[in-house]
Amino acid sequence: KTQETVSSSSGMASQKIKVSEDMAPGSISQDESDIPTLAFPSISTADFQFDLEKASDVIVGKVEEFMDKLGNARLVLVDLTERSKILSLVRAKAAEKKIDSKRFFTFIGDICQLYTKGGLCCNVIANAANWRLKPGGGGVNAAIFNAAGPALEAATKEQARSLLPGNALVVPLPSTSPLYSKERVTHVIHVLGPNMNPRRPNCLDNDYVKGCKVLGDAYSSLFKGFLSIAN
Ligand code: AR6
Repeated sequence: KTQETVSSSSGMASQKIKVSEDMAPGSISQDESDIPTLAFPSISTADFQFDLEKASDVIVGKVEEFMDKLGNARLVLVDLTERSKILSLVRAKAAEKKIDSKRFFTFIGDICQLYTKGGLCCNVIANAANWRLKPGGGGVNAAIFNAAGPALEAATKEQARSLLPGNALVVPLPSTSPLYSKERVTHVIHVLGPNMNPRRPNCLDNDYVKGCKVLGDAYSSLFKGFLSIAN
């Protein structure tokens, strides 16, 4: 079968789209694994105890801000269960703002098994990190460091030893990591969000003016980091 290839002209990395003869007019098949995709957890809303309503406003606001810079790339907010309150809040607010659901959507699953268990190929995943960029500690941080193996810890140390709240650090994942070979993840972006938990460092004591600013900075830094790879 002959195939023609068209490229979308909008945005950053131009996406090759295969159109085959026997397809219905207008239907376009594309290899999903070619689409630059960032999967990210809701930063600060579990162990760091950030208010979910406020966090969902920040997430949707930042996604909206970055929408026209994405080109074909996609942003995917991930959480473990279908009962996730942050996912339903964000879904509702994104729909209200008519955000393009092909470029931004939510997904239920373990961020370390999105491809093998969920069939969703994400070349970049974000981690809700701690300021020392250390493995363990529970939550998504423990899960990602466990799944990635020692290669991630070594690669992270090469880039930095600590992170300030509101910042993100892009770490290329060595091909020896199982997350790379099995899950097709090429980069992990560590993000440090604002902390409202008095038992964790740098607690903001419910100062949500500062907290929302720092959370917004964290997402800006994450999305900029992702775009720097996707480009
Ligand atoms: N896959 C997808 N989402 C997950 C997973 C997973 N495997 N595990 C948790 N989540 P949290 P924080 C969701 O607590 O609030 C760590 O100990 C979870 O349901 O991981 O930013 C670090 O070392 C929630 O929606 O991050 C820090 O010290 C989101 O991920 C501290 O916790 C974030 O929950 C950071 O706390």
